[in-house]
Amino acid sequence: MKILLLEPAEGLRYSNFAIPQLGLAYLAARLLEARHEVRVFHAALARDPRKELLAEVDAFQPEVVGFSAPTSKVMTAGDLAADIKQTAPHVKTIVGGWHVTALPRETLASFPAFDFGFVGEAEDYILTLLGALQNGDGLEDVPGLVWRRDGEIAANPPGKPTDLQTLPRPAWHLFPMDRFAPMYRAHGRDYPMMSGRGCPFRCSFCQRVTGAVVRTRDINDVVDELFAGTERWQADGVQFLDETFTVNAHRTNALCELLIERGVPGRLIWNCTSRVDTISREMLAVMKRAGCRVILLGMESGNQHVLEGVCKNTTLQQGLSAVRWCREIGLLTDVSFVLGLPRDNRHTVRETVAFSRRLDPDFVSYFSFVPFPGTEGGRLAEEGRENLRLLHRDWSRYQPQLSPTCELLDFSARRLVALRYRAYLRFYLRPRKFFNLLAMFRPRSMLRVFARLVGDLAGRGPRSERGKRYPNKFHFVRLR
Ligand code: B12
Ligand code: SF4
Repeated sequence: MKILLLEPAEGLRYSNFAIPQLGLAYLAARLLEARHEVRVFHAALARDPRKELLAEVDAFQPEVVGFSAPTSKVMTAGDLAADIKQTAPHVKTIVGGWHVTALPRETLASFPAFDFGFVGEAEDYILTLLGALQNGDGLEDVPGLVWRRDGEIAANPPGKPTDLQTLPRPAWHLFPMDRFAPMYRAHGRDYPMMSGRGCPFRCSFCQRVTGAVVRTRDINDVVDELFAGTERWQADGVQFLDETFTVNAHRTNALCELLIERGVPGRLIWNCTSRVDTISREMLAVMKRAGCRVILLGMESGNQHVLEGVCKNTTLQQGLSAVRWCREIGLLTDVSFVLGLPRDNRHTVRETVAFSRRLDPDFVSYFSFVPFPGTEGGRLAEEGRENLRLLHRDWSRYQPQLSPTCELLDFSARRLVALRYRAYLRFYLRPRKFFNLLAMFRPRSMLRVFARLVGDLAGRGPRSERGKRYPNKFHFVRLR
């Protein structure tokens, strides 16, 4: 069959960043392996995503269009699916990814142009669905499928997570790899990859599509991919996208030792995400020798009571030690904080900002807390507990870098935004930090960041790909 895959651009155009989407690259690889014809449309790189997508549909004539949609993009995806249905009603549309995994039935109910939804990882079961469609079989046995049956929405039981050992390499040849910016430097190219999936932790603000059980790939296979992928794409860097790269100390050490043995250091640099409680000084030293340059740490809050409230299970002291070790060893740190978490109040949000300065990493992110559907944090916000007040359910603004979707009872959304921007300015308007920032972006990307900031501060509302405001009143309910 002919299948077109895409992750839509965001309704708020100025907030789009083009990233090579690993989930789509794996899905495409699996479909190609099964001899389907696949194309990927890169909405975030398009000047006029809607027009160019419709032109692509016209030229390629796909039988199926698959959308990958985080919450902030589901409305755009729904709109685009409707547009495709208008010009090519025979095309089957599928939505997969985070939003539909959290809200399977609601997603199909809210967006009538989606024929199917997929809950969770879908490399195996998308083939089952396509097989059933081709043979005219019933859909009851397609694991994880959400579908329309006799005017009702049916949700099949989820299937097993993908077996990583059987996965083909991601189909990056369908992506314009030279058009994606590298991380933490202005020039060069990154090769994105994942050495394992799943996360055993239970941070209440996070949604984990890949489940709580960590599945890892054979480290020899990981290193083989790293060599082959960076050579094929002439990349001088690697991004490890594992939820917590260091979750298993023994394996992380073994992987790094293998990289050292096979001669990676000096040739390549890489970055990965981690937690302050899954690293040690010794492990960081081996990582550094194996080519690691930047480690991303989720600190989230500078208040212990708040950390406990979001089940982070880490301490401020662990954060201080982790960043100090990295500094001593020569690893750069990028630490993220979330403002307006459950249990936060006007004092603790300021403590968080003060703690971030005390920690003094090389890079910092201050995100707004987003009560994503399907998370414990989302439930608390819905119920107005832990000092939270949900402001709206406009999914297109469920984006941690935009103005808050939620405010604190004693600290308004406006004040949270002001605090966030002040925190960024105070952090980065210091010569060394400002230099870090300059070294990281090309001038054009810098302008985009600036445009995002101005757009957000100016409070520009969401806009659909058709240039109109979203009509669905469900999304604009102002709760209080
Ligand atoms: C790595 C990661 C990133 C990387 C992405 C890099 C990349 N090249 O893909 C970076 C750091 C760039 C990133 C950025 C952001 N991220 Co992020 N990220 C993750 C993380 C840790 C893993 C995602 C991943 O790659 N999984 C592995 C791949 C293989 O799985 P997958 O993408 O889910 O795809 C599978 C299924 O979802 C499904 N599927 C997906 N699409 C489709 C489509 C079809 C048609 C079908 C059938 C199936 C299907 O099948 C795929 C294969 O099995 C998750 C947290 C988590 N633990 O899952 C957060 C997560 C996805 N991120 C999240 C967010 C919010 C963001 C940002 C908005 C944050 C920000 N900084 O602004 C941005 C926006 C990115 C964007 N897409 O626009 C949220 C999304 C929540 C939501 N409900 O929308 C998550 C869940 C974390 C959280 N806070 O809960 N992220
Ligand atoms: S924030 Fe990180 S450590 Fe916590 S559950 Fe999500 S992926 Fe796991």
